[in-house]
Amino acid sequence: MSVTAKQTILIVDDEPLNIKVLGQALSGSYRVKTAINGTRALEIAQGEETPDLLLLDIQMPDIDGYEVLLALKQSDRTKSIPVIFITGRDGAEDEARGLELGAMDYITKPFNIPVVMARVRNQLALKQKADLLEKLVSIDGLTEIPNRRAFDEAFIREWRRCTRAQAPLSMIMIDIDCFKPYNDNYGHSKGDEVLKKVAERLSNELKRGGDFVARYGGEEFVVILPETEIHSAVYVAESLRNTIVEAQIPHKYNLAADFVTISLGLAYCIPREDLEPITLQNKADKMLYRAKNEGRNQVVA
Ligand code: GH3
Ligand code: MG
Ligand code: MG
Ligand code: MG
Repeated sequence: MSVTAKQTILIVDDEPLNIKVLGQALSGSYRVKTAINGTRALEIAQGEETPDLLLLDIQMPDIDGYEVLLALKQSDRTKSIPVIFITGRDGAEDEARGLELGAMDYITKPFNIPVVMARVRNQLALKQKADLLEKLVSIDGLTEIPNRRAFDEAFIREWRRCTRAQAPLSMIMIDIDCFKPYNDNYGHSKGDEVLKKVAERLSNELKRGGDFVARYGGEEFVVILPETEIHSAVYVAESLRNTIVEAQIPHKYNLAADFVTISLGLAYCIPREDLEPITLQNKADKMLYRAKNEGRNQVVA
């Protein structure tokens, strides 16, 4: 969500009057979506655009609010959406159950609009901080692309998905050529500039939705290409090598050219239950090592 975009609140209640009153109060500050039953609420929450918060009734004719919350907690995409119950059930056991299931707050009817507004605002502020933290731990500070931690997660996720789908998975390990002499001669801050530019060019070159690039560490990058067999992966790797050549960043101390270049090691497999994900990574490393030995500025598969 961008800083300027309004946050989206999904109001779920089987009583149209409640939806109307809450909707009017909230629509000044937020984008409001509404659902008249639990089934519809889940459809919207699991749809394209994840809401930032749910105001959720409990007693509804089809599936009740507790079940809606349980279903949201089942999926990675929806489990961290904050839910505030807003309900006629004013028993302490009901409230305890709601909070134990993971609701962030619990409001009883008849509700008071300023109180609802304040509680919504508080939860959205918390959510924004949590999102920022999540971003900070998974983005590399210098290059602003995903970091090693994000890569480890993405790799396991794609490995499992490709195992289930019996689909090919390719990985490219990338290392900047003769980067130590670059730093030694042009200075560390010039080196940082190169890292940023290389990261930007690699990301821009990977246009397909599922492709993933991360800074693996130091001057090494890693790319995951799900559902990509070897020939297409070689093609992608060559285009990555090319985009760095095209940048023509002067580097007099590179053994492979007089500008900055990268070496790439490519590995491919169809993941299976009895294979360890690390084997793919080891193979890509080995191919990278060969690319270095065979003269750098090249792809080895
Ligand atoms: P090769 O072609 O064999 O890869 O040679 P190389 O000099 O690139 O290899 P080596 O691994 O010896 O050097 C990597 C260098 O990358 C060492 C370090 O100075 C530099 N480096 C690692 N992280 C950073 C960083 O965040 N910023 C800068 N400026 N340099 C970094
Ligand atoms: Mg109701
Ligand atoms: Mg290296
Ligand atoms: Mg290097």
